[in-house]
Amino acid sequence: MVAPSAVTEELAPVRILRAGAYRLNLDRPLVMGIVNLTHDSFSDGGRYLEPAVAVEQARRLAEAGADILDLGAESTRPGAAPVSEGEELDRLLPVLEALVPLGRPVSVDTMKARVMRVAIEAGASMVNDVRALREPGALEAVAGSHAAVCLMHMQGEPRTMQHAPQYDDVLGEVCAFLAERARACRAAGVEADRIVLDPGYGFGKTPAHNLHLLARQRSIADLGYPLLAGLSRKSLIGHITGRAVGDRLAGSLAAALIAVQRGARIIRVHDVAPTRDALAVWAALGEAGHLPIEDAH
Ligand code: HH2
Repeated sequence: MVAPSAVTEELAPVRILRAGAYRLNLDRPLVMGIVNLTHDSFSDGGRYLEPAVAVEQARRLAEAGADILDLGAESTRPGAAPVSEGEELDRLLPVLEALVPLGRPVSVDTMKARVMRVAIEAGASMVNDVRALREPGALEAVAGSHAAVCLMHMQGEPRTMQHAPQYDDVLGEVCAFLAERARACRAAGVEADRIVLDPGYGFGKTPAHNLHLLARQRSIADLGYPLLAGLSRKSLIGHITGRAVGDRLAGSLAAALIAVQRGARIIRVHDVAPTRDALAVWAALGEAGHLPIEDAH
């Protein structure tokens, strides 16, 4: 296993995330609400293709307590069809422009540099990239802005990533990859307090890999950057519970609680209100003067 200290420089843990005009206090875990403007996303595909319906859903998530709204216009589901730059922007822009005045940071889930630039120009406060800014021009698009960025680990490409994922040491490899991408961002001029890391649950990982990462997630948080965990309704939950996508709320809540206990500061979910409630129960321990129950490393 690669120890975090071997792959990164010492970094004082980031407590306030800078995202465009926003300063997000990470003392309490934040909830990122998902709105997919796609026809093929694994859980909400086809539901929010109409911009007015997507805006309505995003408003509902904001009212339910979403701290960040995440808009995705290209599914990353295994085997999903690629979307052109123009199509992605056509789906995103009307919704993004309607949501910016809401006063809630809007994140854009995209791998494409031009989509990042245009979205930031239109008011997006965060870029959420499952390719961790590896596309040409992506690093520069974020560096030349004030937007925050989420750098996610993925083995392979969305189309084929679940065929036969293999690691010698999944935790060490994920830590080393994320530390390298954070270093590349810093070298390009992205300050540490604009960077979020994400182990990428379900992206080129078997259920055993996902469980190992979740159990040891604290080692990734120890890199010093805020950690985002996306487990909501994912196939890992289906694998454990045997439930269809629409019936995975209870399993997703359990996973969210385990993730915050192991250092996650942002939880990316479809079901915002129940997640806020679950996290409030967890946080109440700390507020009542009891240290939240933390796992060992
Ligand atoms: N998961 C999905 C998409 N984007 N971004 C981050 N940072 N972390 C994740 O775990 C993550 C992500 C997949 O979920 P969803 O958006 O619901 O589905 P789809 O990719 O099919 O649109």
